[in-house]
Parts: sequence; C-alpha cells; structure tokens
Amino acid sequence: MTTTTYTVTGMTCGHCVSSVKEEVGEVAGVTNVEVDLATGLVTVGSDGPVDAAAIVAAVEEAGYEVVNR
Ligand SMILES: [Cu+2]
Repeated sequence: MTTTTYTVTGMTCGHCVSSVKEEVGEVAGVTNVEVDLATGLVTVGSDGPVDAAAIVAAVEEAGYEVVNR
C-alpha cells in the first residue's frame, strides 16, 4: 500500500474529520483515509497511483483546503 500525506486547514471537530474522510474515501483508488485533527494531516492510502488533484478537489468539496498541494 502507498500512502500520501496532505495538510488540510479548516477542520475543527470530529464532524469535519468525518466529512473529509467520506469525500476523500470516494476518490478512485483510495483504500484508506486517516485524519489527525490536531495537526490537520490527512494520510491517504491506496493500492495504486491516485490523482492528487482529485484528492484536493475532494477536500474542497468537503469544505476544507489542502495547503501543500
Ligand atoms: Cu467540524
């Protein structure tokens, strides 16, 4: 499994975490999503390459922003 980490701003509570997990989890190829609320780190697991732009779009769809795109 490959993991890629993104820094997301704007998440303030467990609901935010759930929203990000849900949206990012729907991106093609994504098998696992871990979110650390305190640091804003979102770790995306996949079995193959995942389109980073799709991850950024999914985070934005949830209402948050990726800092290190
Ligand atoms: Cu929240």
